[in-house]
Amino acid sequence: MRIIRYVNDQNQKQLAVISDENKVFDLPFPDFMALVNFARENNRSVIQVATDVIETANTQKVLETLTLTTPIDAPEVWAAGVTYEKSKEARNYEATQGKLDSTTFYDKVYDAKRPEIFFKSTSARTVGPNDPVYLRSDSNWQIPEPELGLVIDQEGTVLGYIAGNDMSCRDIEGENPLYLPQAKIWKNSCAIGPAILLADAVEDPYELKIICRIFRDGEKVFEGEAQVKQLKRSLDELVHYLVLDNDVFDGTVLMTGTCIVPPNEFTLNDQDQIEIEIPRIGVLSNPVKSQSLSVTNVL
Ligand code: DO4
Ligand code: MG
Repeated sequence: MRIIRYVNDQNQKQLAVISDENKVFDLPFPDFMALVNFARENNRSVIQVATDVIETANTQKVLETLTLTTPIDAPEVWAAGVTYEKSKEARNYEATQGKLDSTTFYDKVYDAKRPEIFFKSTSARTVGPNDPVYLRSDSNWQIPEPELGLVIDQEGTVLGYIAGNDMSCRDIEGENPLYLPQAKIWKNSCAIGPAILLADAVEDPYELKIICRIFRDGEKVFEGEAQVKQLKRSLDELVHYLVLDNDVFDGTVLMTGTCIVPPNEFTLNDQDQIEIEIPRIGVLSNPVKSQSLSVTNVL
């Protein structure tokens, strides 16, 4: 069972549920956390509350006709890094300018007890299905990072799973790790969606698969696939370090790292189309857009 939001005729964001039979019904709650809180107050699961709505609803929506938006206004998006071997190898490539001739702090963090957790985005910088993700104007090496996102509450309880794109500038991060916030955070540099797969509906999240496709001029120029079971760390461990001695807000999203990296010579272009698919969650599709005002033009 999945939760979505769409823009209705009154231009309001409407919460809805997609049943296991792929039928869509409006939910009478203003947002995802209101649904979760209602279920908790009534000692019921979110699935039970949504099932009641499905069983008593008389109007069904047609998914293909809906204008989807982010299923949640995540107040903050955090991300874990170097959680898959593939990411460690890619980060080492950047950090050594392709020479791979030394051990780096990426090797160190991959094996360390403490994971890398970094701040990725705020709700205002985060976009949903079909919204453009932007390119940084001062980077020449940019890629999408397709990741499984965890939707958590303030205690760190995992409420659901979502697809995420941790847009990244490999040249900026490779130049100096202290530039990480600039390599990761800018306008429209984070996408989440298209749905929240309810945690209670997932027996084993490590069985989830992630697929990424990039299209240019209608042609597929990249496709990669990974499984969450390739993660070096447990999801619980990542959540533990995020919430430890921290104020975390209900509806926070924690992205869990990338295991899909396009070839080193690849960089995103204006008008590319990115698809991140996590079967059971859906396909998060975003066009890529250059930002018109270039920082280098201003300086
Ligand atoms: O160390 C930088 C971040 C790496 C990252 O975002 C990832 O592994 O997904
Ligand atoms: Mg990442």
